[in-house]
Formats: sequence, structure tokens, C-alpha cells
Amino acid sequence: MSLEELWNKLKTAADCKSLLKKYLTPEIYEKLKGKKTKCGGTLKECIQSGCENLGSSVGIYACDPEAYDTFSDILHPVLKDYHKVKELKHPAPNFGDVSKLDFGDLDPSGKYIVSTRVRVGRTHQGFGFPPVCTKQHRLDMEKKTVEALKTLPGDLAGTYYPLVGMTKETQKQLTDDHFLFNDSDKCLKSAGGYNDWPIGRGIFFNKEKNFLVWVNEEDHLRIISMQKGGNLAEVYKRLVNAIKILEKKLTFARHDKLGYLTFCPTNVGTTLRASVHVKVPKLSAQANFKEICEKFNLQPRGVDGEHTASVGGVYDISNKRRLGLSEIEAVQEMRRGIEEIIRLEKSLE
Ligand code: ADP
Ligand code: CIR
Repeated sequence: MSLEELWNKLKTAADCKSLLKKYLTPEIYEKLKGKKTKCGGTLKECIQSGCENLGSSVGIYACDPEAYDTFSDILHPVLKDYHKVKELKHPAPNFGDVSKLDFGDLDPSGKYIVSTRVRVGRTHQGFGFPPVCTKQHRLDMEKKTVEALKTLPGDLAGTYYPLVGMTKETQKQLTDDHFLFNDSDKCLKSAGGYNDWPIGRGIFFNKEKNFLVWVNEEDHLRIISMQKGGNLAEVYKRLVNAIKILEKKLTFARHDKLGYLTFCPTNVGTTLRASVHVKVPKLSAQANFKEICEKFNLQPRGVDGEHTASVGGVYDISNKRRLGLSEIEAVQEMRRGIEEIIRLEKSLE
């Protein structure tokens, strides 16, 4: 579909509730339709996913880091709305003093929290996002990332497994165990996220499989720390330690006002998503479960990731906001919210 066809589809979609639909007015469309970034990205690459998937909640991706300025007329209102900020400004990175965290295990009983995961996304400076990337860009980024990962010391040290050459069985097992990504998100597919699949993609993990890095999935890097149970402090400390080491080896794209830049505007800023897989069969059966999560700035997802279903009352619940607050504040927002969620579940037993 051409840009004009995509726009016409969006314009006439009466019950579309995406942020793209909400903010892409005819005036803004006219202003942006002829613009191009240095990587050759246009409005088409940004809005294709949201126009093809009218059920999207957000509906827009950035074609490359520069898009956050070139297409600011549409991306900025979306950022403000999603992250619930009046003004677009982002603090300097602040992971807090990880030797003095005032939280540990969020569920010492082990009854509610199945596992805990914290991830950030990172973008290599000087490269575009998936819709404007070539095979060669993907291979160059993969090489850069893997070279840096090889230098990780101690418990963080591990092995890189490219998707090219990985058996279907291994891929399935790693995905079922919640370690690996796949190519099944239709929003990401429409956005060009799976172009040249599986070239340049892969996963790195350590022996314990509690530290992982996704290469060229939605973002150039997704740095992940996860483990069974509810010990958020252990998970967070491991992640912060790894980020600090990798930052010495690689240069990541950052924006003065927006913090770290990512393909999807929902991740911009800290890029941090701290989640638990938590058993809340009673609370999730309440009609207002989503509103309760929203009240604590939390977002519920199914157990196999975004746009999937819950199994047996287990939900993936994480911080929703990532922009306009620091990394430690995002984690604390999630921590406080999850404590409340568990308290509410207990009160219904
Ligand atoms: P993200 O955008 O953070 O990568 P997704 O929703 O795409 O998130 O999920 C990616 C994978 O991570 C999925 O397999 C999901 O089940 C897994 N995952 C997310 N949170 C947790 C958690 N707390 N424990 C175990 N697995 C998790
Ligand atoms: C959508 O617009 O629904 C998808 N592109 C996913 C957006 C990211 N999801 C989220 O709410 N964090």
C-alpha cells in the first residue's frame, strides 16, 4: 500500500483506538507526508504497522532515531500520551545505588511470583531501525554487538547463538522457556521488524541463563536479566552491572530530551521494562483488573509476551512508563505496584 492508501485506511477507520489515529490529524499528515530522514525513512515506514493493524494500541514506530525529530509532530504527542507526561524531558541515566536497594524479594512466600525479568533496549549510534536497515547493516551490528559481549566477565560471560543455523526444536524450546523471541508479532512484522529474517539475529546467554542479550529483534540490543522467583534486587543488580560494562564498549543513541532511543515509542527514555510473571487468579477475574493495573501505572500482558493470553491466572505485569523518570524510579514504580497487586490478590482469597 502507498502512504496515501495507508492514510485513507486509517482516516476512515471509525472504531480504531490507537494513539496514531488519535494524533495523526489531516494537518499533521499534510505537513509530514513529504519529509525524509537521512537514512531515507518516511512517514510511511512509521505508520504502516498502525494502518495495517487497526487494533494496535499505539500504532507507530520510528523509522530511525532521527524520526523522533523529523516526525516530532506525530511522535511527540504519542510519547506524551503513552508515558503520561506533560512535557518531553528526560533525566540523565540514574540506576540508583545498587548496593543500597530498599527492596529484595517481592514475594518471599514464593506463592505468587513465578519469575522476574528486567530488560532495556539499546540502539547503536549511526544505524537506522528495522524498516531502513539493510542485510549488511544487520550483519555489521551483529558483529559489533557480539565482539562487545565476548568481553563480559565472570558470571555474565556466555555464548552467542545466531538464529541462522539454529534448529527449529532449539528455537521452540528457548521460546517456550521465555528466553528467546520469535517472528510472530504481526504489528512488528508490518513495521518491517522481520525484514531479512533471520539474518543478523541471535541470542547471547550466560551459563545460568539469567543474563541474556537479544540481537536485532525489535531493537538492536535487548539486554535482559531474569530468574525464577521474586528477587527483583538480584535481577536488577545483574542488569545494571552488565549495562555499565557494555556502555564502555559500545556507543548507544541518546537524545537530549528523550533519553535512549528505540524503535517503538513506548520504550523511549529509560527503555526499561521490569516485569513479574505473577499468579493473580482472583484479582484478574475482577472486571476492573486492567483499571487496577493502570492505577499503579502497570501494564498486564499474557505469559508469552505482548498480545498473548494469560494461562492459569498468571500474568506478566510490568511498569508502563519509561520516559520522564529515571531507571531506578521506573523499577520502584513497578515494585510498589506489584506489592499492591499481591496485597489485593491476598485480600480476595
Ligand atoms: P519485551 O518487550 O520486554 O521483550 P515481550 O512481551 O515481547 O517483552 O516478552 C518477551 C519474552 O519475555 C516472552 O517470552 C515473555 O514470556 C518473557 N517474559 C517477560 N517477562 C517475564 C518474566 N517476568 N518472567 C519470565 N519470562 C518473562
Ligand atoms: C501496538 O501499537 O499495539 C504495538 N505496536 C505494540 C506497542 C507497544 N506496546 C505497549 O503498549 N508497550
